[in-house]
Amino acid sequence: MKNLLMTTTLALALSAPVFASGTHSGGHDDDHVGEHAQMMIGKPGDAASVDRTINVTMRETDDGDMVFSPEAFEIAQGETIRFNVTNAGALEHEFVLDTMAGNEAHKEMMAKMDMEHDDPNSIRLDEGASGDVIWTFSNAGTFEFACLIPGHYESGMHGPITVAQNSEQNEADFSSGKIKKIDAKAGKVTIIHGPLPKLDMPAMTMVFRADEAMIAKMSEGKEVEFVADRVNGKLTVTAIK
Ligand SMILES: [Cu+2]
Repeated sequence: MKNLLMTTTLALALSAPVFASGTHSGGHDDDHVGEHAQMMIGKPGDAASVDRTINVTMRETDDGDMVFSPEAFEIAQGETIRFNVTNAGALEHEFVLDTMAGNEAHKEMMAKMDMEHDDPNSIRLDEGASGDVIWTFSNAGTFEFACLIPGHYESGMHGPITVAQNSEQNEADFSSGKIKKIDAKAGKVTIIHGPLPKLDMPAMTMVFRADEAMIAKMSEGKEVEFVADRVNGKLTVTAIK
């Protein structure tokens, strides 16, 4: 029973990074492969399409804290970042990109057993070592970078990643549509629309997610130009005019 529980906990906690190329050397199974094509925070980036490089340093301070520098990242949705991570401390550290919930779950697991990540969203470095994590931030939102080695998170090794929604929309991404129904309470709208280039979908009538700002620009029966994209796996209106 204990084993079964443990396996379940692992499977849940590891909902985080699951890629065919990812390996976990800490001894957990990869039987959950394929459940998630990509993480909430995005997906492994392609070295050829890096938009910018951010240098990150990890170290201990004289007063016993452990820190990342810089302390926060501001990223635009869709950007591919090369994190050039250096461990300038005297202890081993790691750099993990995930949601706060994902890091929390992974941290709890690491407190129970010593494991090393070797997933594309993380890098573990010995003192003096450096390495790259290349990541594409596909979704807007607030995420987190952290060191999940037991005790390090609590000593200060975590910081926010703010991914701002991309407001510069390509004209070619807009589709024409007619608002059929608005359910403001549920944050949903039904649109009779033409082809959706960003989603590679044909003309039809579909329900989309839309936030308050988007719904404010709509009324039932109105003809609109809008952009639909996938946000956290849901078809969402991301721009309207
Ligand atoms: Cu650390």
